[in-house]
Amino acid sequence: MSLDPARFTHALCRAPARSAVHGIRADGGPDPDFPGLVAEHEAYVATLRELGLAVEVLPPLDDFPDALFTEDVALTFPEGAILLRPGAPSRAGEVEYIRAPLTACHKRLLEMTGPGYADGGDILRLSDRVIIGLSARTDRAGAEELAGLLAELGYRAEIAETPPGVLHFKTGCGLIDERTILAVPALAACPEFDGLEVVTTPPGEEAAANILRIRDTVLVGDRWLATHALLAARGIEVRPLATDQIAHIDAGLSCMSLRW
Ligand code: CIR
Repeated sequence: MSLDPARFTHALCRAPARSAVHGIRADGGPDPDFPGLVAEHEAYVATLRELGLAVEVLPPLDDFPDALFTEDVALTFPEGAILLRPGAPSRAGEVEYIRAPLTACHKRLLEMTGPGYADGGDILRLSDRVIIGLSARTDRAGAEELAGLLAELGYRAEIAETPPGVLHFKTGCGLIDERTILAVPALAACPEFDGLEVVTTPPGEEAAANILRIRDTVLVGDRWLATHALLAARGIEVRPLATDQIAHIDAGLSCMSLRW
């Protein structure tokens, strides 16, 4: 296992389809604006490229409004990839569309067969292990099957709880550096964070927790100024990105790519 989980060289994204405005949202809020959604996605891809990643952008899938969130359908590592079983029925069919692109660039492709479910948004990679968060999308059977597949690739997994009301484990936390987690207050005491420093999101900025570290830069939603200041004070290179439109469909920065 690599020491630094953020030393990525590649990313796999998918352009938003027009149907993306109908993506799942828990609170039944308004649709995002399509041109705004595309602009956020394009800025994200450009940023990953600027940070040195080779980024492949797959074509949109109109039948699957949430397919731009490639993070949820697979896990990718230098050693191989794992096809997941997303917990939302409307997203199950996305997996077949990521199989060929992953086969093309991974020497091993493992696959969940069920009956459990797991979404990539519930998986947090640390330097020495992988945390699988149980959520409305990832059940215990899925987490246990996934832990077995991770072991085949040489990764140790631990299973954690996601607080009620938080869509995915990583909706509520992200890696600042190899030893430090940014987490919403409800996740700050997560026992699986033992041994790590946990920094909580500033009041009112819980939505900032879904940060994405790429090499030495941390991508953060551009509205979360107190979080920017908190990270900058720790010597972190912060890259603010607009997330207003993807937030309408319950997504954040990690969701829009698979990375390895
Ligand atoms: C969904 O509910 O599946 C999408 N609307 C949002 C997925 C966000 N993905 C993530 O947090 N990894």
